[in-house]
Amino acid sequence: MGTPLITLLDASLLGRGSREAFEDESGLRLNFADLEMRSNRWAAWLRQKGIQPGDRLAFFLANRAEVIDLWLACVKSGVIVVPVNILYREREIHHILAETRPAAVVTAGKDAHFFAGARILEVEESAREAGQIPVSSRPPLPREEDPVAALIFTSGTTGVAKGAVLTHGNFAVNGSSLVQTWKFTENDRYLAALPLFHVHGLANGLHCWLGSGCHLRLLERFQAARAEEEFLRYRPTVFFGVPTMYVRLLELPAEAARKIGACLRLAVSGSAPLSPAIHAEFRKKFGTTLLERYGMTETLMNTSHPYDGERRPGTVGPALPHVRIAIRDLQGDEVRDGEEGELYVKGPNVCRGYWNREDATRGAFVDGWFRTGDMGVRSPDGYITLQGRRSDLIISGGFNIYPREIEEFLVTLPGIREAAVVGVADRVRGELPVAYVVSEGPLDENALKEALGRSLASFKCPRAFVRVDHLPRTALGKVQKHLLPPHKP
Ligand code: MCA
Ligand code: AMP
Repeated sequence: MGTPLITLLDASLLGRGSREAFEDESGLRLNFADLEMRSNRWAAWLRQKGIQPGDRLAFFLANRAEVIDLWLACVKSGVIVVPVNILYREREIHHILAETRPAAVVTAGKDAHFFAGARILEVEESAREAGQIPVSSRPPLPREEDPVAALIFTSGTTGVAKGAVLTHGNFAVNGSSLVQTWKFTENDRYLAALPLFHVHGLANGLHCWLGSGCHLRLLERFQAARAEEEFLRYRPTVFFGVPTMYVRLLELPAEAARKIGACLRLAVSGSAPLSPAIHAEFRKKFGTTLLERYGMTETLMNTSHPYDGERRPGTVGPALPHVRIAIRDLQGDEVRDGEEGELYVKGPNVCRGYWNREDATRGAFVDGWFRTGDMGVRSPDGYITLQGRRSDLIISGGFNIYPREIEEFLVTLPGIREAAVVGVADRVRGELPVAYVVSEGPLDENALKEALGRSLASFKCPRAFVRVDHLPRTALGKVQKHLLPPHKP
């Protein structure tokens, strides 16, 4: 095992105590010693609530300082964090609760109703209670060699969401590798707009910050309308985003873009494909070249454009130093450079498997190599170009959508006999879901949208419903989505 996660964090929490560390939109400012103290109090508070090492603690929170407090407190005490996407609704939430059985859920009072039956710890009240605990020392370190840090839900190559079991070691190797590869220093200023419930914001964002001791400004969420003001006031040197955020930033006036670009030494794009056109437009308008990287919840980051070398548009760069990537054909044999195959990943970044899903875990690994489900080719100089996926995953605004989940839900609604969901190209979000349905009578789109909105995250709601007489199927009954009539908006 490499460096423990706590050692990476301690470089700042203990080593840079008096240095300015954090600010948020409410005006809260903290140095690293404050973060150390706050998380010790939260750890003591977890103990008071009877939450033990190895227990799961879920959070359902928009970005706020307490998410960081909780993350640090849980890392220090060996409690397993289950971050829940704030846009999830009844069905997704119910599934995660059933899979992980958390000891408690930390959430805002207004959202408590989504978690009926679970033990709710209301966030404001919890913060007040934790804040009143007399100055507290650290809890004893977890006894296990490489404890589990988080269960993060993703659908992998199948449609059922499963908790990727990510350990302290996974986060530590990912964080320290990115700090070095992307040349973070304590003089950086990182504008954090990604949600902290996914690995892009959590594993990369928080650990590059704490691993380098730079300054972080936390936004509750990315809002295009406020981006110009935020960037010009804070003058970040570093920004991490999904392609949708960069498309939105291209809407800024030229003068603002130039000023922003002049400060921005590192703008990282990931989680969804970045088109070479956006890469070029961004460079022209902001005078800075986007750096693209590729990762997965199960593996954290796998590849990255080099910091100093060529940031080749359309590629995701070579494998990171600690990661091995093999590209294999359907028989499992490695293909030659320039030939397409599926990407397999091996290294200390790869998760232990899926929580309580031995079958899925067995299916995801071949001889210790993790099957990504992503198809790609490698150039002779090691750059990887992704070429789609084995499954029909849709990525919209950087959020993943599994058509099967929506299709299964749609056919439970009255009058819907069959459904097929596909992704259609969209300049801003990358892709948008569209549903083709066979129904008994005319479609009531509003009723469908209302039912979907109650049960599933808003980004999964199809932007259009197309009524068809039948779905094209193979002789074996599998829907041939490529034969559906094209959707005209
Ligand atoms: C989006 N919405 C939100 C939030 N983000 N609502 C509450 N809190 C949020 N944080 C909702 C809006 O209400 C709206 O819903 C819709 O999403 C789009 O919002 P809009 O303001 O129009 O924003 P946009 O300009 O289209 O940008 C959307 C976004 C968002 C901010 C880019 O998609 C986003 O935060 N994406 C990041 C996803 C992410 O972190 N992915 C990493 C996964 P409505 O449509 O109903 O009006 S980790 C991963 O994939 C791997 C490991 C990797 O490689 O990183
Ligand atoms: P998730 O299930 O959230 O872990 O999503 C991981 C998936 O996002 C990967 O398997 C890829 O298909 C996709 N992804 C991540 N980064 C990139 C990227 N830079 N370009 C294209 N797709 C990406």
